[in-house]
Amino acid sequence: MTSEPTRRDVVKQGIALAGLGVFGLPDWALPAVPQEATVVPFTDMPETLVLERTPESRIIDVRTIDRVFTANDRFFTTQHYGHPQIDLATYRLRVNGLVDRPLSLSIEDLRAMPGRDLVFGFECSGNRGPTNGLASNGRWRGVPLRAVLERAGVRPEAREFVFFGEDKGQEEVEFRGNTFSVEQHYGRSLQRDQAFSDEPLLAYSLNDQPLSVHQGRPLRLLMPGWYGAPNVKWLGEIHVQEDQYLGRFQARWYRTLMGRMVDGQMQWTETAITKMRLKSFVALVTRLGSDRNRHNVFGVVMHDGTPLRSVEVRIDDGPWQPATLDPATAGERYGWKFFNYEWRNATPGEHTVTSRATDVNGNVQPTAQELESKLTFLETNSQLARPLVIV
Ligand SMILES: Nc1nc2c(c(=O)[nH]1)N[C@H]1C(S)=C(S)[C@@H](COP(=O)(O)O)O[C@H]1N2
Ligand SMILES: [Mo]
Repeated sequence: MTSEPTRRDVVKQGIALAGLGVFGLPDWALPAVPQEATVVPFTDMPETLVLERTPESRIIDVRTIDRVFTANDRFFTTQHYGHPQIDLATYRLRVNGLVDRPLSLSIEDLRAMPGRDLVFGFECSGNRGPTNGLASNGRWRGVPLRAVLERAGVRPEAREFVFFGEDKGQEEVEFRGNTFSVEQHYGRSLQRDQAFSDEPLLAYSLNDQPLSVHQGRPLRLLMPGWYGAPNVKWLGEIHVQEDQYLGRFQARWYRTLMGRMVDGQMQWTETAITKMRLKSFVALVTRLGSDRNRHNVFGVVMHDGTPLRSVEVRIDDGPWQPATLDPATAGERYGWKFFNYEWRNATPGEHTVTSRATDVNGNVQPTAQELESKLTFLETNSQLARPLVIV
């Protein structure tokens, strides 16, 4: 692809700067906008994009993505109850319920166990265009959940593993016309096979820094390939039980209501928010040099870790054209992926630029029309046509 040299030059430049040590750029910094490029603004963006609506919530501006790993102080962040107060000196992760040896582990105890790195990018299940700012990517470190469960000795009858954050709030629980107001912790659960799989990590650091309070200091659960909601921050307790957990954020708040045609009949199903649905979006279009005929289309793929078969871009209603996966992101199973496409001979006027991803199982990112029977806004992974004007 002809866009590659530009991209490589940019990579080289990033590394050269890091070598000088002047700007403190780590060697994975990959400026997405080459120096000589000019941004072609999308006409679907709000005039001003507020990145921090409150001190405790933040989105990213996808037009400014300039590195594979989102900087810790830029990582998108959100939660339901605000930040809990946690005294790091007395903090303990409790593991209890159907275990032979209930545990109470300090962060030092956990750091002393064999650790593992995980590159994982995720988005909030409510993330959607045109801004798509509730997504980030990082290199995490922590202890495999399985190691902690094995240390506790999980009983054979255990089926459900509930992860409670230290954060809590007042919740209205409705029951047959009665509403009870009770205090509850943020909670999410995993089934036994999920909990004992290779994937889940109890993470204490992000990009070589201890987790900040935004990211769940001192410990959070990570489910690689899943949406944000299951990645319980400020993890305080793992409760091992036999019964299904039906807490609000497991069973009610995070669900998708969607109709599917089965034998000519519409069937309405409600499903929980787990694995990320395959999504790509165009984040930035730049004009390369002074030549109006060369533009670069840069975008991002979020997915559940199933390898990708292709990412394609199309201009207006034209044919789908292959885009190039950025080698800096292509190799990490659970990381977000970047792609580039060189748009040649753009004509002056209004256009749309759309991308779609396909995985090796032939699962194609749906069109907006194909998602019309999804009534709830979570898991909006449809193709997004970005409008712009070429002058
Ligand atoms: N304890 C706790 N964990 C939580 C939440 C929460 O409200 N409380 N929110 C979840 C949701 S909805 C998202 S999208 C992610 C956001 O993680 P981040 O702030 O690190 O980006 O945290 C998840 N983990
Ligand atoms: Mo979320």
